[in-house]
Amino acid sequence: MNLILHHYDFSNFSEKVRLMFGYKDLAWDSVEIPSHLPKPDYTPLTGGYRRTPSLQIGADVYCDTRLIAEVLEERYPDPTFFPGPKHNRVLARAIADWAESRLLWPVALYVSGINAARLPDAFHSDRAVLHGKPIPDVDRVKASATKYLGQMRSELAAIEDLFIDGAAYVLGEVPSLADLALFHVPWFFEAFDTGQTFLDEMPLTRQWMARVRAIGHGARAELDASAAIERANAMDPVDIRTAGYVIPEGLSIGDAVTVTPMDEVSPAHGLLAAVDDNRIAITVSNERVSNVRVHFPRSGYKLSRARH
Ligand SMILES: N[C@@H](CCC(=O)N[C@@H](CS)C(=O)NCC(=O)O)C(=O)O
Repeated sequence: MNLILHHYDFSNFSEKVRLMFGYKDLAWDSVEIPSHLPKPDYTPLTGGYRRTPSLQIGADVYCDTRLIAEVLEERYPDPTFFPGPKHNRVLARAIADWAESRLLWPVALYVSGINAARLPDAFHSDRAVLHGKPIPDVDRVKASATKYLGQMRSELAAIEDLFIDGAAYVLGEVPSLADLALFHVPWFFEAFDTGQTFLDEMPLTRQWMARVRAIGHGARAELDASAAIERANAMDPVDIRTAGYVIPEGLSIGDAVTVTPMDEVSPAHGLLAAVDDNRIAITVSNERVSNVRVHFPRSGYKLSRARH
């Protein structure tokens, strides 16, 4: 079954998934989506989820890179994302939680601040709305970059410490999902050709980054957004059952619901198809798609009854 990644090149979370394809030596189709709203060929497919990336497999769309990693691990277990002791799964998750929050934010805000003039005004307004902030002018975004410098440097130091005892990868001698979850943050410096001087002071990190980069992106082919939608419409979603789970939100399967990332405002809309402690799935039909199943992790996403 074809794997379709909806993404854009300078999206760091997308880089994490592109490396997952390389890690598991997979072929995939690439659909380029806009980096800011509107995303007319994307949000209909996701029921309104606007974040990047998502993985489409036929009529199923998987949102969030944590869920995408789980799905790829289930379908393509060899080589595993979690070599070594069982607790490596927990360690990889803890590393990802740190890398993608406390480390990522100062880096992202610094890099996009320094590069403010290179990004369109629509991008800055979009991100301000996404984060519930007033719409800034470009000079202010640029000036604000230095505010994040101190935070960023203190977190960057922790990356170098991971390799101080000579480990080749984050969890030891072989790569794991932890490397991919961390790599995409300092990769931001390269994506924008900014911050290389910080990496100059981190020689072990630089060597590790070269090893991770060599994992590659698997075999990428380009696909039109409309062809991806046609593919979704031509297929049925895979069967899922979560019998016996009492939904704490007081909802029933088939109810109209919204699923919203905890840290933003734009929800996905659909009919509740399945939910358990690990995942939420909704069925989405609208003017562009019919009976597409959109999946989210339970953790970090709010499930609510739709308000009419
Ligand atoms: N928790 C999400 C985070 C994804 C995320 O924040 N992606 C950024 C791009 S790297 C984004 O969606 N930015 C807004 C956009 O692309 O519209 C994941 O792991 O997939």
